[in-house]
Amino acid sequence: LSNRSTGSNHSLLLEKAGIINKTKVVDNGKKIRKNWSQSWTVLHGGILTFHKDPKSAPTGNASKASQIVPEYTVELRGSTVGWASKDKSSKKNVLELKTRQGCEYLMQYDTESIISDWLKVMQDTIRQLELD
Ligand code: I3S
Repeated sequence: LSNRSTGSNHSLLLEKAGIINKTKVVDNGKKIRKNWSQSWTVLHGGILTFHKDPKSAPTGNASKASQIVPEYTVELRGSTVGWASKDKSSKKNVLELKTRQGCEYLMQYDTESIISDWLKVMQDTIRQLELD
């Protein structure tokens, strides 16, 4: 999906959605065990939402739509994002996202252009939120 601007007050905030791999690594300042999973990831109104991996959802009668359940919600205002250093992961193309509340996430995708698009849109959003 391409990036586009939202309407209303946040006229310059970008929107984006796609599939990436993610794991939380720090929760409120406490290091936690990595648990990489694929995630439908949505940026909207300065909030990044990672959805649960549908593979981990129970099957059965549940509709596809009901499997789109948020797992983590990240407020980008005051967050920082950049390429993760090599010691953070053996994977390639890894971003590190740190929130103001002391949570940290790694975001990864093997196709570099996919992940560099996410880096750009998150950096632009964080910059835009600083101007509000
Ligand atoms: O940074 P770590 O602890 O080497 O991360 C690896 C582990 O989380 C590993 O799972 P176990 O906790 O069962 O050992 C994962 O399978 C790996 O993917 C993690 O490392 P990478 O380098 O893939 O981020």
